[in-house]
Amino acid sequence: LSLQTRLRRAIEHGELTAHYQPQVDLLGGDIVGMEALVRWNSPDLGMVSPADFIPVAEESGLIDGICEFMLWECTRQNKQWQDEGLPAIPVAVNVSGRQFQYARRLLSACERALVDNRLDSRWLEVELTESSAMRDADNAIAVVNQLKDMGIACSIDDFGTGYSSLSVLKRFPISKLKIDRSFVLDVTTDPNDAAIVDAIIAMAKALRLKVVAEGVEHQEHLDFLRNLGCDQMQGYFFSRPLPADGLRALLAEGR
Ligand code: G
Ligand code: G
Ligand code: MN
Ligand code: NA
Repeated sequence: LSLQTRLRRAIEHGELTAHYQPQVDLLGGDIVGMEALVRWNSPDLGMVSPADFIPVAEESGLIDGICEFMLWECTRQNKQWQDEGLPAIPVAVNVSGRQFQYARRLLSACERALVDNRLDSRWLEVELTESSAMRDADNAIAVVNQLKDMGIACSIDDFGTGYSSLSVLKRFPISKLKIDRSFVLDVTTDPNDAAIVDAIIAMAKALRLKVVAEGVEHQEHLDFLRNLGCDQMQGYFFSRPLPADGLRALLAEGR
């Protein structure tokens, strides 16, 4: 069977789950957000990495169903945590360029997820990669505006890898930039990476955006980023992406 056929069945049979990676405030140390990441545990193949199946899903159109599943499931889960009395934080779902092309479907999936689960839209966010955002920027800006009107904030993901034009970036009504982890990896040893990260943070501040560093793996990364004025971090140093129970336990510690 092709991966595409297996993936279609996996979606139908409920083999996909959401994992959650916390985002931490660099000053106070609180968990202030979380990114949802899809996981596929296949009975035949074992854990399949999204790096392998997301491209197949994007080519085949199966990404629409995956996106709708993630929006609904993360909204349901976030509402459940709030009902349990855990600290309320937003959950950010990754959205592919294709979802932005067919925005009506995306917007109605967001609406349905929020209404069905009775979650306020401030607790749902969307991440769009810089390269998807810039491919058809005028359309992407329009969609970000529509999401914003619904109360859903957008972040630009993998920032630094996607050739933004700054004149275009400033027209995006986004709330956050996420620095791609490839720059964070060697930020303490490679002066070029340090200069890039410094420049991204300075630019984000000038545009009044929050800035999140991805791929923070070591204390030295954290210290360095904090000194540069980075707002939030996400990475293995604090926590890997966790199944829902793992994230619940982390939220309960901070309660
Ligand atoms: O979770 P992991 O780091 O293995 O993810 C690998 C890649 O797959 C990353 O680029 C990530 O953005 C992408 N990815 C993970 N989950 C989702 C998802 O739910 N939707 C989309 N579109 N991409 C995802
Ligand atoms: O492309 P995006 O930023 O959405 O992808 C997030 C991916 O990064 C996920 O696959 C997640 O598992 C991975 N990731 C998260 N934190 C770290 C980290 O500290 N180091 C590395 N190498 N990968 C990370
Ligand atoms: Mn992301
Ligand atoms: Na990200």
